[in-house]
Amino acid sequence: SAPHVKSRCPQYPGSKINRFLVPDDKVGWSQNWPQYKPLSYTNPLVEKKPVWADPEIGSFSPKFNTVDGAVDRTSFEGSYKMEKQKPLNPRGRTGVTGRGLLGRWGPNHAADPIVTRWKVDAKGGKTLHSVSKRPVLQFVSIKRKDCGEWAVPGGMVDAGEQVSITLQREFSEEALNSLVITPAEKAKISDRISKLFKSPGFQVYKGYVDDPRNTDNAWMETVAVNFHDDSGNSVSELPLQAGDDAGEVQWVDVDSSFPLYASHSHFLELVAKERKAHW
Ligand code: RP5
Ligand code: MG
Ligand code: MG
Repeated sequence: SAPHVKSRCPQYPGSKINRFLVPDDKVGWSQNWPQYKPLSYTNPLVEKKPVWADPEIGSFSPKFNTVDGAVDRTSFEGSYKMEKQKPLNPRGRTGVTGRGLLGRWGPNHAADPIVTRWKVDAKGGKTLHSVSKRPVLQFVSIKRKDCGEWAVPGGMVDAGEQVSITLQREFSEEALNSLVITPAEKAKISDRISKLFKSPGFQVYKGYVDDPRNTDNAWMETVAVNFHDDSGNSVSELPLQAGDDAGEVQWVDVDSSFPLYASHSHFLELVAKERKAHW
């Protein structure tokens, strides 16, 4: 796979920290590079020991490369190496050590629900793209509050949580504002939502995410699953409402030219190919 790029963004998000500049040919750990002297950075929020974060290495004994109690410390990328008791990013150098904004040492597991429908014209027929002549998919996209980039409404898998639950919970929180709406409003949507998320879905991707928060010792991994409302009369009819870490939410045309957060554009490409849609 191509070397990670967003994991080497010059400034570490939410900080004034500049990453050590890592050229493409020095990303892999197998390249000996004695001059490499990255700064260590851990965000103060993470240092405050919230429930979702690990303590400092040395003050606890995590079991890496295994399911450690309720925390899954295994990687989809295979067994990761350790250096000075700290896990090493399986995709190589990022220009910063420590955990940055991430809570876990090693893999931080997320889930990405990609909810799609066909774009239709006034008569209800599928819209074909003028260039590719293929039908156009739309997906539920949120604008992240942290960086302002459009993204899939994904989120972290809580300790002990099943990924299938995370997918539905994060979609509900970020795209339907489930944490805030009234019980009556909740009841209205819950039927359609649970039906859609109970359908098998198409597992789009499982593995490393090229996320700007990644460091040499902590990184994002995800399971991205596509839930498709083929008839357009299930979730397509629900009122979208941004919530939690989402500032805006809307149906967005699936198209290669639309920039998305982290590796999300790659996930959408896989969905478009699978559904023979425009990309
Ligand atoms: C990305 O960060 C994942 O693909 C997922 O969409 C997201 C999870 O982090 P939060 O949205 O909880 O910040 O790497
Ligand atoms: Mg969330
Ligand atoms: Mg999120």
